[in-house]
Amino acid sequence: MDTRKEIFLKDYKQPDYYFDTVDLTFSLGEEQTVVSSNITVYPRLEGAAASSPPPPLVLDGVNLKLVSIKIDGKELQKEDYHLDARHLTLLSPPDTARFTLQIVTEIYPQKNTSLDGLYKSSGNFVTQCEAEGFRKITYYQDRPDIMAKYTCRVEGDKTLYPVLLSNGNLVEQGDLEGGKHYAVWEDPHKKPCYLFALVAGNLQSRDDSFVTRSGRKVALRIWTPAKDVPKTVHAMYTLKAAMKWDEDVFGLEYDLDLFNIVAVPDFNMGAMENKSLNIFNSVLVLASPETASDANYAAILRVIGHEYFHNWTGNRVTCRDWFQLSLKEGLTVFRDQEFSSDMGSRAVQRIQDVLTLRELQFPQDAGPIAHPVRPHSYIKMDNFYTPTVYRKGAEVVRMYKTLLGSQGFRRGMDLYFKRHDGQAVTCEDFYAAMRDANNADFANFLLWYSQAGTPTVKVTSFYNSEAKTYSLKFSQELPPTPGQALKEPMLIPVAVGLLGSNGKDMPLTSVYHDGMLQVVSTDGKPAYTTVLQIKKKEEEFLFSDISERPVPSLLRGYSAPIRLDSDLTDADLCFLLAHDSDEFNRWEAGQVLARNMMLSLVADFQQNKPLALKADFVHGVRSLLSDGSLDKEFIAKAIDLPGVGEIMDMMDIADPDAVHAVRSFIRKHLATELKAEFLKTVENNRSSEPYVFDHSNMSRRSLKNIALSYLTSLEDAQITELALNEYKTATNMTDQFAALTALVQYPGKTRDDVLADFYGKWKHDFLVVNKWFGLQAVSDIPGNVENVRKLLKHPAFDLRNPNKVRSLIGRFRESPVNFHAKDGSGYKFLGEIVLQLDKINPKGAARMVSAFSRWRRYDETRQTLAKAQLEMIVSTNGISENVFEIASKSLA
Ligand code: 0A1
Ligand code: ZN
Repeated sequence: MDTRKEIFLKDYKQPDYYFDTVDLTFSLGEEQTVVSSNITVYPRLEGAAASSPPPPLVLDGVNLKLVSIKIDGKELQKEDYHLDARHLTLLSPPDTARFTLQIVTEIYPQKNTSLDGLYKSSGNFVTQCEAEGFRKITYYQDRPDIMAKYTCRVEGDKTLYPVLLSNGNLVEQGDLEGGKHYAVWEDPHKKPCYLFALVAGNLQSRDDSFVTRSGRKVALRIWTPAKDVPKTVHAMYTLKAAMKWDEDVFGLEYDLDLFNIVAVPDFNMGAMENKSLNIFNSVLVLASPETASDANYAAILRVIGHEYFHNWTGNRVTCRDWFQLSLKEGLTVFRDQEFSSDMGSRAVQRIQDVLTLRELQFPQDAGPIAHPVRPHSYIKMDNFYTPTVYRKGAEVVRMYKTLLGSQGFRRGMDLYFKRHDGQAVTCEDFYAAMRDANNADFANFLLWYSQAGTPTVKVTSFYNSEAKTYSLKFSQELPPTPGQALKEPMLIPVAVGLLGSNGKDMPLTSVYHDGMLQVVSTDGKPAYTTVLQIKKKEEEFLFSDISERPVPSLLRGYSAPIRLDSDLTDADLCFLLAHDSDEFNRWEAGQVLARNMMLSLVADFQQNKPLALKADFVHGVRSLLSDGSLDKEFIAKAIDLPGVGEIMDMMDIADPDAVHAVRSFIRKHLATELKAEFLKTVENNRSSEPYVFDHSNMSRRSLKNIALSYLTSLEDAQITELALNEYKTATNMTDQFAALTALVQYPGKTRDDVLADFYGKWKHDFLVVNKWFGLQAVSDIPGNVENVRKLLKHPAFDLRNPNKVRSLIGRFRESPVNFHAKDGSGYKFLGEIVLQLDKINPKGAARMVSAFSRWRRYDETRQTLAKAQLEMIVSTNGISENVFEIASKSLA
């Protein structure tokens, strides 16, 4: 049997049978767990439409021991079913409108290191069923279009597992013989099995409540080991804020009387939206000012929001099949981005989201694993929880809002829920709701779901001073991606404003397009930003009544996930940086200037020319630093240089050494020229007040800390003293860790001492220790691979824990100097680890191997070395399907 089977969207078929109710009993033991399921089944087709004899019922099941199987109370005989490593096929189900299926299986959670299905984490039982983990618990039709009502009875030792949780409401509990107890949970909402959850363990909760706008009182509980309960204040605050926000912004209320969150230290991903029993990676719940950074606090806000928002976008309305994953994930990421914007700064949030898109999704879209927002095929669904499905998917949702406006978007959402509550649906259903609620013409918009690759849009402009018209000509190009050589033009919304010489937005009244005059003013008032719809390969828009040559502000707010190639000069960009009313584009203008400059310095470096920084650039950074009218976090983002990855992405042959050298050169040069300004920035932005997580305090800290990191690039004794002092006197993790990071840029005694000191302080807190691992792993100090190898043997490291793997192995891959070391030592290290990890946790191993996927982007020496590792991996016997899929596609 070929186990590496590719599954295609075009082969989707409705199931022959549906499940109505599912009653589960778990008897949790120290050796094995016994799972009994009692399912009421009904055929999709009845009477004349049904085939005779009835079709077989195929159930999924992996690593299960089948104990017994009954239909309508009668034990099945060997000839009634077929069993293989992946399926249990019932050959002749009864020809009735309904029957019951009872299956008993035995499973071994203690041995389950994949963290998928039922497993143990720090002594507690935990489940993870998305995407296909339920089949590791019992035989089932493990697909999201099977939606049923569940009850779950959990039995276990009362001392070891005093807390027994599952989805829905607790309806019964009591003691059993032999020191055991039980709890029965009932979930009134139909759900697919990927949303099933069970937790049993020794946990305590922070309790609170929320009253919904229609008056339902919801009990809220966040469960952790007792010692961590004090660290759940921020998570609880966030949960309540998210519940309120979803009511205010989308009119969506919570639909049960209880909402549980459980934090576990061993978890493959960030968190999981199981109905009323969200399970979280501890790092996304636990925070205190002393142990968690601003970035941690912000991530907790985002992810608690995300999982809560899934209750409607994912749970009430779910996916028909896994190809539709972005239906719930793209939409829910969009929702969490909006939530974070409303809780902080909209402009800074947008900048951060676009940075993440460029850093993670653009490279994927340009490489061998490129796939559309809705993939056409997969071998392992686990491999498709990608930045494309999540992040680009969120951009696709954002484009609906850009095209329809806030109210039109809300009308579309309302119709979506009205039509599909309780259903498992497709991306077309979402599209149709947006279209129908607004009578919109979306032309070729659906292609965003099916075509992979990042479009490039070229823009040229022309001002006619006699006719007082201003023309913008657009052309779009979508590069070929694996399996998709030819692409069609798509509908691209481009938000545009025009700046006059006074730096103000010009009023826009009308645009000629396609021989038609479009009025852009509303209620007789001129617009200052208008959304142009690019639908064809080439298109021209002509603005009338434009009194002078404007500077265009294109793609405001980053209105589409594209690469923009405009004819703006450096002078235009400087003008936008100084004046654009669209804050995102102000930042973007600075980034484009910096990218252009970095690319030209990289060329100089490669030709052994001396490097020199333009005075204009230094001046620009100086004026940003001293502009008291700007948001401090905006300044921090604006003076941060584009990352090494972003620049490598723009080169024909990526040269990590050159880009790293150039970036370091610019940083040092800026620090030299602006030492006084940076010092002043540090001085002015210290605070001895207790830690507060809000926008103004975070902004202040981020500006101070980026200034400090520029300063320490000077390698100057006085600055080292200053940074050490910041490190010692810090009263919160944000400042302490920023000072540590600034201090460890260069090898030497200070670095060694301060790293040892930090570990000594925090060795009892595994989340802080992970920061310490990550900081060392990502370091660019030469030959760092040896240090990372040593850290693998550190007593605090454990390959079975995904957070530790991400901190040490994951972060190592981000170092341009060491992962891409020209002697191949970095590649060899990753190759070895992937094979070791694959035996423990295939999902995690596949994520690690993806760093090799862009090997063709580098010079020949690096190509040969990286390819050798990929070949070694695919030719190893017994590798998982997960790793095989990524490695083989990378080689194709
Ligand atoms: N639906 C979750 C993501 C998730 C996917 C797979 C998992 O398996 C380990 C876990 C979580 C989300 O979007 O948050
Ligand atoms: Zn999600």
